[in-house]
Amino acid sequence: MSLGIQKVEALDEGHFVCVEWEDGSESSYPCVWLRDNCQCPLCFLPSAGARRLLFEDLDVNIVVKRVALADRKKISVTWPDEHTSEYEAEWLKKRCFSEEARSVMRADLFLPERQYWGSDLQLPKIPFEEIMHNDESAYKWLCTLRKVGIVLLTGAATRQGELIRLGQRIGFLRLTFYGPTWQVQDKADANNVAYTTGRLCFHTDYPVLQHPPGVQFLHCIKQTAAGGESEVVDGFNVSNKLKKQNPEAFQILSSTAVDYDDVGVDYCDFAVHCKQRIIDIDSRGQAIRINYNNATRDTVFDIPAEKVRPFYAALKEFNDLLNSAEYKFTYKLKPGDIVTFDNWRVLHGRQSYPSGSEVTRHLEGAYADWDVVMSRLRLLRKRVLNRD
Ligand code: OGA
Ligand code: NM2
Ligand code: ZN
Ligand code: ZN
Repeated sequence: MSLGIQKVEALDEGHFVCVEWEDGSESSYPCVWLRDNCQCPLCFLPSAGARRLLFEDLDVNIVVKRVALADRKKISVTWPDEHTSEYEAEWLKKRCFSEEARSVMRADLFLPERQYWGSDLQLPKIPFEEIMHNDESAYKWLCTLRKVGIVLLTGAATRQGELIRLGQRIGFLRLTFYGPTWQVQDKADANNVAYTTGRLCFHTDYPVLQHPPGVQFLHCIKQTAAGGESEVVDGFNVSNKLKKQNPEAFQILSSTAVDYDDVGVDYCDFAVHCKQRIIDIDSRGQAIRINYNNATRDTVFDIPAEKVRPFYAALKEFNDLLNSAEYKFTYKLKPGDIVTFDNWRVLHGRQSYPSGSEVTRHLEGAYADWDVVMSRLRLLRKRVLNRD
């Protein structure tokens, strides 16, 4: 059961409403926010869970006229124009403005916890059909994908189309110029270096898009006998290391806008260009997205000439760390494996393999956006934990 309210009063000349909870703790709510979030049918549309009230109709200097405790589970506020709003205790508690309450709410919404790893990674594995049919397994899959950044789904059928099913399981896939799903195999006149037998050094996919795909799926349909091993590295872990080891290099990579470019034909014709920082950071300097694909990094480089060599030196240091034995994890996909990983955090690569007249290696790939994945995760959590 949730906490009840024992007292409510207006403070600061009616600019705040202060609620005293049954355990003696207090929460203070700004009146402009309370008025803005009136839950009555005139101000709020429950079927959409959305605000009907127009911003034009909100007085940002509003003060309360009266506050009252309706019962221990509800307060009521009367405004100067006699409009009344009611707020439930549980609803208010969740929206408390204290630093602690906001941090709990934030963690609940975004699951920011990250488990960093290096070569010691214990690659999490779950049977593919389990996550397809069982909500608890699907929830576990997505939580682990969020926290660790990589999960291997095993035992999928070795035919094309399984990623379409996986897309339906979460909602929908992210369409790009390479199609709804795409076939990684050696192709004549390849329109991407991934479609050759060459080695791919550590990269994130598609930094040429302004909003690169958050999540990537690679389904192994056919695997070559020799070569073709996969490599992964935790880009956030390595970024932290770089920041400690060479703050100057970190500063350069997290501030320099690098040009990316991709021109060709696939799903349709394309001429994509974008500027990205290789290490994207938040306001606290924490890495939040790696945008690095050496293959599509443009020849055009829009920075002053004297900054070019320091940039390359910084990137060399980052690239060396990515490849150091301490951080990278090597494995080989088997037919029926689907590797799912955080394309904003985990860099991936593959070893080269022999070319020949026949297709000896075939992966089907697809992308999803974190918005869609997190949405499914929240819905599964609600169902599995019986919450909200
Ligand atoms: C890609 C890629 C990995 C592999 O297609 O972008 O990284 O193992 N492929 O072929
Ligand atoms: N593929 C694998 O950044 C990139 O070019 C990623 C995309 C061709 C869909 C490769
Ligand atoms: Zn109202
Ligand atoms: Zn890739």
